[in-house]
Amino acid sequence: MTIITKQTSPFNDQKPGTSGLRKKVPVFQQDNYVENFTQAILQVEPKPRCLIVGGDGRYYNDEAIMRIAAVCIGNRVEKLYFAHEGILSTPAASALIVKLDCDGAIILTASHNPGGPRGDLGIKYNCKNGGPAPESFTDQVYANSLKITNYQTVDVVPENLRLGKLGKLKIEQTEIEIIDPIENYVQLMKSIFDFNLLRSLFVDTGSFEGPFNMVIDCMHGVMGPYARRIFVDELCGPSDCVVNANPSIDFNGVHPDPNLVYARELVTKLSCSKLIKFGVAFDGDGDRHMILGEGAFFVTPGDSLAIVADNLHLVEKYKQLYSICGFARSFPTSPAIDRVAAKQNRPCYVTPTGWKFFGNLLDNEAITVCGEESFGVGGDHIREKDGMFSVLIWLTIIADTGLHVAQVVRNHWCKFGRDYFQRYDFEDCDLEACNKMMAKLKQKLESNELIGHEILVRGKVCTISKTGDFSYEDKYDKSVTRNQGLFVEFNTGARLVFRKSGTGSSGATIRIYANDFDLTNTSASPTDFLADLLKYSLQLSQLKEYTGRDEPTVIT
Ligand code: VG1
Ligand code: CO
Repeated sequence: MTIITKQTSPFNDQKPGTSGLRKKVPVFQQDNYVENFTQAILQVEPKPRCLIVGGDGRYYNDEAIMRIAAVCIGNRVEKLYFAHEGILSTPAASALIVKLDCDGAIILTASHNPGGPRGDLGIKYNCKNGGPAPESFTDQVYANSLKITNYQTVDVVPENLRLGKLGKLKIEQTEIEIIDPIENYVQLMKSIFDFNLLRSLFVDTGSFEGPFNMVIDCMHGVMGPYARRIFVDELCGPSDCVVNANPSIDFNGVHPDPNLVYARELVTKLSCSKLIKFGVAFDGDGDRHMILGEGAFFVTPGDSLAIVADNLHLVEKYKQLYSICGFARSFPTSPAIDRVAAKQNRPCYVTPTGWKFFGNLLDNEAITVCGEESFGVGGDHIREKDGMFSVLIWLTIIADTGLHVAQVVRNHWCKFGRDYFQRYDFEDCDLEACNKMMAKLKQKLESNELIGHEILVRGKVCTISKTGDFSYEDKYDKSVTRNQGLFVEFNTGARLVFRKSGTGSSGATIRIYANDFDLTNTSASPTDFLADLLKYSLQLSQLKEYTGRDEPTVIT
């Protein structure tokens, strides 16, 4: 086997989106496609010496890993760590980069997107701090990909590189190690949480009228082995509390997106059995999570984030390791966490959609907990959102207070008022039609022509007070990111946000976010409470005229 230079020509579609490069599997299967993108990553200065490679186990995971490995060896990367069986959750990857003092990780994931031969695949790069590469980095990758003429690789795929066997080997100048990524992640969780307290949940102490039964649904994604290790081996829960726990290349035909539509199996289980007190579903790569209480009581991600922030002091070890400084949320996320921050006299930063924007705030100790409306909560212990972390905080709150999920949420509303929130997703729309619609809306919302316009919301007049397109200046590197969400704000605090998704692999997905607040009326249905706002959003955007759609495919 020898290192060779292979001629290639650029693909013009390798621009990373909200979270890496995501395409349909057949796109990645094209000759040179994976190699070009890997070479484009490896050419960003300073060149990485030590990398981790792994993925969420979806179709083509292992083949893509081998193609990436060949280019890394060809580029004489000094050290390469591979996850055992090629399976690595996104939070575990983030933790390992720091633990092993690597320069970064190449993570094969399309997260919550469907898998299989016609499904999605993704390649994402995380940097030395463990977090997703910032735009300054991904812009360079894209620029490199557009002018690539050749890449370095090996003439034959190394036969002795087997992902199923832990151990070390050397190929050309590259030291290779196949490692167990789960152990490090479990140790990290043990350093943050009181596992004795959590274990007590599985013992019937009388607090919950019977044992605190829970269902952990891994949706056939990467979290199965992690959840088994934590809930069964460490916390001594029954083995059947972790379900759909074998990572499958096509997620067993399930869309591994933990929301009320795609996590239907979990929703049904909790609706049908009063004996189950807690349910959680993780996404394909383990960074997202959805929490349900008894009777499938749904905790909105914005509320979950605010509740985690308000109760962080209960997680003793975490509080000692990472002092609580401030919070952050992405722009479309409800402002529930802002109210917690204000009460604690701490800042709450508002960033664009995507975890990469939290990195500098975490690295500079400006924030301790952050999150997004898309089922993402994370903290200072790693630089990715972390479903398990949030779940263990929830279970700490429950074990500490003896309260059910719904009681925790209702107490929170009592203390802070309720931020009603809904997101409409219109998936698989025509790309050109969406671009035209968004351009027209942008022009309208940036011209201020709607300021002062009145609409009726729940029988009361509401006046538009501000419109525009969100842009963000990073407090530390001063980079400015524009066009991050068209918005309409009302004098009552109600708000609408319009975005085009940056994680799809074909067509376009339009997201419309609505939020409104009530200090005392906390028991309305979000659908009723937000109906007028959402109706207005469809009228204002002319979504039906442009795309032919008026019914969202997913409502969260
Ligand atoms: C979506 C979410 C965003 C999240 C991103 C990656 O992006 O809205 O909040 O950070 O997915 O999550 P978009 O551009 O489609 O709205 V994951 O779990 O794919 O890493
Ligand atoms: Co994910």
